Amino acid sequence: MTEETPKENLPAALVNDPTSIQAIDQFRQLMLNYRSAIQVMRTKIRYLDQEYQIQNGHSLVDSLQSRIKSPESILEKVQRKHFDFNLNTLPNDMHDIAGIRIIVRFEDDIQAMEQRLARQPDIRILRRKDYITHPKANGYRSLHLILAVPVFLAAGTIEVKVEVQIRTIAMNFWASLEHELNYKKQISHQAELKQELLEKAKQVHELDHDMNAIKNQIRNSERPEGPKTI
Ligand code: 0O2
Repeated sequence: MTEETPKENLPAALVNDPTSIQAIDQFRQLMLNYRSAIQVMRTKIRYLDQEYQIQNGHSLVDSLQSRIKSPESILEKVQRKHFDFNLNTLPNDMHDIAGIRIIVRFEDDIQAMEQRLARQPDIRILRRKDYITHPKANGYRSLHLILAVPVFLAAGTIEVKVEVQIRTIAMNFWASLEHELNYKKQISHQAELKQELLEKAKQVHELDHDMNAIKNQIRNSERPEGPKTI
């Protein structure tokens, strides 16, 4: 009986060659791990939302989006960030191959969702980027968390990184249009449009703030149900 060479003993060129069968299998397994991590997180978030709904009478999550970065997009980021393309180190170098976006209605809901995620005993928050308290220069606002999520394989449990973005409907509305502008290379008046979007980001911020305040007034003025009159 011949023993298979462990992958870590294979020549680096073979492991790193995206055309080799081994590398393709390794890439497939990697993507399967990310898909499984997304499923774990989607189930968890849905559960947390339903639990919140039972306790509070309204839901926390407006919508949930998820995606696995395409191979083209992974390669583009590897080049942009000047990483070596190496399947063994890729999961450490790139944190957003698996991404989940949690869209909520109100600013307070962002914190409520973060707190619920932080209390989960099986996931760890590895990194937190608060673009809400510190918006980007272009006006982008969102809360980003990098989580370590358990994935149960036949050989044991591994931790897989998932980027979670939590933002309001209004922040998402703004970011989706700004993203579209960034992906258009040949667009006239780009500088003016960026400036206009920056102005709109301020209005989105004000709208989020005002809607949150009105929501609090409505919910705080709710009186407990008195005895029913016949
Ligand atoms: P897509 O298509 O959404 O996947 P780092 O992880 O720190 O090395 P990175 O990747 O810049 O550096 O991290 P960051 O700042 O957390 O941003 C990652 C993702 O956040 C982006 O993924 C976007 O989804 C979103 N994002 C960040 N900045 C902006 C912004 O200015 N405008 C918009 N619309 N989205 C932003 P991708 O891979 O760029 O794109």
